[in-house]
Amino acid sequence: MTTNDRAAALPRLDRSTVLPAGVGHPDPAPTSVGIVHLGIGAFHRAHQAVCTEDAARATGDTRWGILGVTQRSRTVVDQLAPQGGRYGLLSTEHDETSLRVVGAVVDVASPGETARVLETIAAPTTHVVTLTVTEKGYTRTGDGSLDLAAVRADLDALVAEDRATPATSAVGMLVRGLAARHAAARRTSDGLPLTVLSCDNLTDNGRVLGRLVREAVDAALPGRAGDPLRAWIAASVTFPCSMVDRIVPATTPAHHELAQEIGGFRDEGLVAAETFFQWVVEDDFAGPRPAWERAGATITGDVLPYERAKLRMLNGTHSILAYAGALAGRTTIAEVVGDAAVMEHADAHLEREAPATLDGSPLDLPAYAAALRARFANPATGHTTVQVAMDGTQKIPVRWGGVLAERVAAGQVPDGATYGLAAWALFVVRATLDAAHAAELADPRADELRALVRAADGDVEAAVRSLVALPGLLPDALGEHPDVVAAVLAHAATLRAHVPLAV
Ligand code: CS2
Repeated sequence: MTTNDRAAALPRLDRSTVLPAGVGHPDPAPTSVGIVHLGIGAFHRAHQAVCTEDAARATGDTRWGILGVTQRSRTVVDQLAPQGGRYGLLSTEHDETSLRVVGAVVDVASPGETARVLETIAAPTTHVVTLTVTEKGYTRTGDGSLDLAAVRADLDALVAEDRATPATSAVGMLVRGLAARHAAARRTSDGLPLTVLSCDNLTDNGRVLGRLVREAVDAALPGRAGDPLRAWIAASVTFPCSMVDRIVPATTPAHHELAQEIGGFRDEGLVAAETFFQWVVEDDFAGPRPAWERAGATITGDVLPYERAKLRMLNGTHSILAYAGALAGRTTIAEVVGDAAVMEHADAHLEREAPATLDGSPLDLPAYAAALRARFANPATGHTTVQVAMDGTQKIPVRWGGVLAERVAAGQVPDGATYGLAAWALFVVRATLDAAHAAELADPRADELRALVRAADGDVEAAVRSLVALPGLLPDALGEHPDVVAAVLAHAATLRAHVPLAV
């Protein structure tokens, strides 16, 4: 019997599955939808959904069921709907593994069900909209403003009060949902306050999202036409910032096999994650919310220091490991931690150069760096270099841009970030010119990147130069700063000497 046959013979997880002892149970069952989540991928299922369920368990408050909305394909709906929203969370820490079934997600919807999503955002029982739509899901142009072309169809639908046309963007879905809630608020005496909580890896994520929403309203309903909606948003909707942290790899066949062995059921919605969990949320809620602090979250006045430390130290180092590791032929992040040639530069970033930009941090930065290194080395997650390497043009500005700008202003060209830039550029060059690696480049600006490489006509150094100077990649024209460019080219030369590049 093959693994697939064995899996097919197992009963599929659903709400009636009797779970074996040792598998965590989804208690208590939510009685209503209190949260609409945009972008229900693996990360949300392994992070906010788990915290929401744990908070309900701690308090007995069952109002916080989640409607999970996928922004893209129906895959997640097909995985979760037949399972009544239930899925397993496999925690993997070196050789310790545990499985729990999570029941916080009570409903799932695809963009084809936009009308139902808008109606749920407008419902008085809904109090929070959360988002994990990744950096590129914020549909911003190179200068950070709302990409109107990307949201145009949604803005037209908003103006036409057309709730049926499927949403094509996260910001569009959100703004249409806010308009629907505003319309509902006008029909009742309830102001229907709402908290919109970004859980993506962006600096000042809540402020950014609030600004994009206002830009969308201004574009859809210019002048006085937009005044009532604008005024309601200003009075009734908050956009707190939050920092989310848990390493969640793509689920693999090996994860499925392990979970089947422990649980005895087939689970199309399985997610895997490390045991570490952190969520720091700005205390700026418009109305009721789950008692997340009873389940390990920190609710605080100022998220920025946590967010900045996490983006620069965790994500910044992660990206260095991803590009340099992928170039060196390493599959997982954990393997890269064993590669001294890469770690020399990754450690420079993690232990010295990123912390040097985090003065006055409430965190114990050396301890934080040591803990991060241990988490990267956890082989059990199986987090791949190519997964972290995705969407480089969206991640690099927030991960390396600030460190580079602040260190250069202080008179030092940082080793780690310039090494990372060299590795990223060579990763792009290889994916463009070597068909065997073409699939590694997944980036919303991939066409632009490939065009830059091709324009260099086989001159790798020229390709690296133009990639690093890509508009929107680095602040303050640092991609053309002579000392930065010199450091990147020196690293690229060293990397090429050690890395078999078939170009
Ligand atoms: C990673 C993050 O894929 C990536 O870019 O750096 O997803 C990282 O694992 C999370 O932010 C950890 O909280």
